[in-house]
Amino acid sequence: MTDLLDRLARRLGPRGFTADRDAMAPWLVDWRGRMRGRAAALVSPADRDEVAFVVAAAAAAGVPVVPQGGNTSMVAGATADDPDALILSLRRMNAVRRVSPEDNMLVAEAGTILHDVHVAAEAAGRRFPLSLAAKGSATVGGLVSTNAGGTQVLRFGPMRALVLGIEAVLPDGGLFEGLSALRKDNRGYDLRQLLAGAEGTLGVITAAALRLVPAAGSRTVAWVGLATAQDALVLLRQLEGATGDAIESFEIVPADALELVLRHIPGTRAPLARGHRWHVLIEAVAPKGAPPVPLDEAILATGLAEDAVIATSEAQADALWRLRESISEAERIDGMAAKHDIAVPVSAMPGFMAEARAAVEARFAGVRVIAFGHLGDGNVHFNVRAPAGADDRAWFAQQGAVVSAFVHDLVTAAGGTLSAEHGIGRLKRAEFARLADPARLAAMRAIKNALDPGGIMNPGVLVPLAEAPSLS
Ligand code: 2HG
Ligand code: ZN
Repeated sequence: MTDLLDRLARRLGPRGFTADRDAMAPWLVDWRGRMRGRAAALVSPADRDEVAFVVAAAAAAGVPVVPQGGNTSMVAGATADDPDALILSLRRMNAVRRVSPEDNMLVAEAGTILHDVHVAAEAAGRRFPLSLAAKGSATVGGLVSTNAGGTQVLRFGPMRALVLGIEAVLPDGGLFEGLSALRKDNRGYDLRQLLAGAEGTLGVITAAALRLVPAAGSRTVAWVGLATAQDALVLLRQLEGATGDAIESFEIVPADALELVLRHIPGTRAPLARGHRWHVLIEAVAPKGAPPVPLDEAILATGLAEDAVIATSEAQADALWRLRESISEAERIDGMAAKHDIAVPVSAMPGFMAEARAAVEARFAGVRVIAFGHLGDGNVHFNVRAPAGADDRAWFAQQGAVVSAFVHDLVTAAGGTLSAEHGIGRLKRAEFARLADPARLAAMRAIKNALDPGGIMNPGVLVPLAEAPSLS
């Protein structure tokens, strides 16, 4: 081990290597503060050759490598948990290598922050159509590795739909050069799509070619008060009918989630004059040069809205978005929650939210359910908080796993998934093992063992190996 660390320190220099506990500390805690990890060193390569050197050296020594980008995982997917592990931070590799408007593509290194991708695309007269609350810290490598979703999936799909190519260091240190701009490439197994969503278990993504779309024209942002979640779904389908494919975001916010934001996030205020049980935030985008999407008329015509406001300035639009994007942060400030990033078929979601909430509240007296998010994708964050007044830590230590198993069983019975956009990470692996069909698990294990026979890449994340519970 000492030998390996010496070699890495020599090759990477002081900017690229530290084994100092204090310097490593921020990289060892996950975003939610749920996990405090362990590692031998933090390595921060400056380029792909240094990444290859690190991985080859780690493979030879049988030492775990935990790739990390912006450290915004919701499922502790980038938290090292082994005293011998190397945290491999990609943050120094943050160059946008190439922007090609003619190909509608840009190539960004793994450590490029999502916001910087947006800026680079805009400077070239295009846009990159994936956004999420953590856009100021989430990085390309992490977004691709987790097949991240966010608030524009409705129109443009998740990260997998936006990745044209990938460059990655494989677990033996070999470089996979798949950064092609080809729109069509039919050479068999799609390694790019295998690495996307692999959560760093099959290699380290060092750069990605991302699909761009035409620059946006004017955006219209509305906040609508509604009586039921079913009304929200009907509203979405009617607006789609009325506006073509202009609707890019359709986010559902229940009254209690809005209340949390207004209570905890300074500078926020209620968007509508009175309270409503449900709200939706809608963004419609017109092509460049076209008139704004007449969202107000379209909403009015449905007769479904109890009340609505249309942002009349960019600042107002940003303020409405801030309400939606602060829910996670407000919930974090408020206390602990058992988070469930679930999806069921879109048509079933309103019913599922109501029934699952009733079932959870009946089974666990006093708990508070907050379900919000990407209704148009059939994906909500069905988060459960401890009863008011309970000691959060003690309550979750005793009940957290039971609550999650209960929710996941309901989702599974509804034909859904326990992970829609956050991935499996460390926190959902046991539940994934418990609930996934055996063929899926066997295939995933076979792929993992074939590409990473030494098991060095992000061990403990995503793939339930044979020792996982309930597989015998
Ligand atoms: C969101 O949609 C994020 O805001 C976070 O995916 C969800 O905190 C959550 O549960
Ligand atoms: Zn989300």
